[in-house]
Amino acid sequence: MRILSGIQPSGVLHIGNYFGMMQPAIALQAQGEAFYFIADYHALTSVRDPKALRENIHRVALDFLACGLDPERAALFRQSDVPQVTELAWILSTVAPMGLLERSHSYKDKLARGMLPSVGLFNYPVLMAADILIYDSDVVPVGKDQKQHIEITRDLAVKINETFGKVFKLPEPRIQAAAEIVPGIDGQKMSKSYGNNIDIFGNEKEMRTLVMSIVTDSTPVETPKDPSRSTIFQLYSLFATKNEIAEMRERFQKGGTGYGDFKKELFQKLWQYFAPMRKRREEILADKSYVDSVLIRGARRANEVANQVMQRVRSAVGL
Ligand code: AQP
Repeated sequence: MRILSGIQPSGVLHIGNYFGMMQPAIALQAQGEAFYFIADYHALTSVRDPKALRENIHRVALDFLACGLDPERAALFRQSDVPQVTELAWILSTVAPMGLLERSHSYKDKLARGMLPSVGLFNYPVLMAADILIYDSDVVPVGKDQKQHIEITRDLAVKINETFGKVFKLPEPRIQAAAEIVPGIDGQKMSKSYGNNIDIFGNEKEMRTLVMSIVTDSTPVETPKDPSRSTIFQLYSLFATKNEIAEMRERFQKGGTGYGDFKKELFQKLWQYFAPMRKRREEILADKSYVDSVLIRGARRANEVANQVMQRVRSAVGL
């Protein structure tokens, strides 16, 4: 089984990225041949500062490794170290119907949030399809927000297969049921660019402040509260055991505990959860060349597969 996933260096990684994509990707690395890339071409649609982009790329690699990505099992690499994906994206764009891309939720959401409607942003799902298809991927661990992009990938693969014979495999999304859409401190989808994120490796004071500022309603302390509508409870459920979740649910429903106390419990859980990863991160940081050497090795492996697939594609379409 070949596993593929990517993450944008458009900012600092947050717990939505962790539970939506990184944790499942790390769990899958032992079950097949894994390719995980840092989507720097994609990030160009939103990051205009070259220095910041370079720093983000390095930091995403560092954080992913600290969280448990094992470079002996999974190839970790920069998207732009495999520029063949842009060639494949062009070939796919020649069969991609405009209407299919116009229906992209992510494109519409980004415009609604004030991003400029660039051709790159519009074409994002085509480049993502190329990212997936160029490695003959079987499984793509992603958050629910990316589900439509995987459907577009499959549609484009089918179009190529119908036109030129069987060129591509059809990949399947793998969406973590417990973390389909991790909410940010404002209750909306947690996102690097929405300013509602709790970062995986934020410092203690910052993280405590963020957790304490999670938006709640004004239900008084003594009154029962609805756990299913609470961001605090949803986030706590990601970190706690089944029994701890059941116990917090009961206290929500019973009343007598204020949101402030629940937030303190959430912070404790969250801070403890990432403690071993913070330690690992410090160890990696001690070896200045480690991250770069991992990325170089990963790119070599990714290029081997991408070159083989591109040879097949070029020959199929007549290039
Ligand atoms: N809140 C989330 N809940 C569950 N999964 C999430 N992912 C992102 N946010 C959540 C998943 O993380 C992976 C990498 O995402 P990405 O960096 O490629 O882009 P994104 O989905 O657009 O993430 P952000 O943080 O929202 O970035 P910006 O603000 O730059 O657009 C994906 O699998 C995604 O599903």
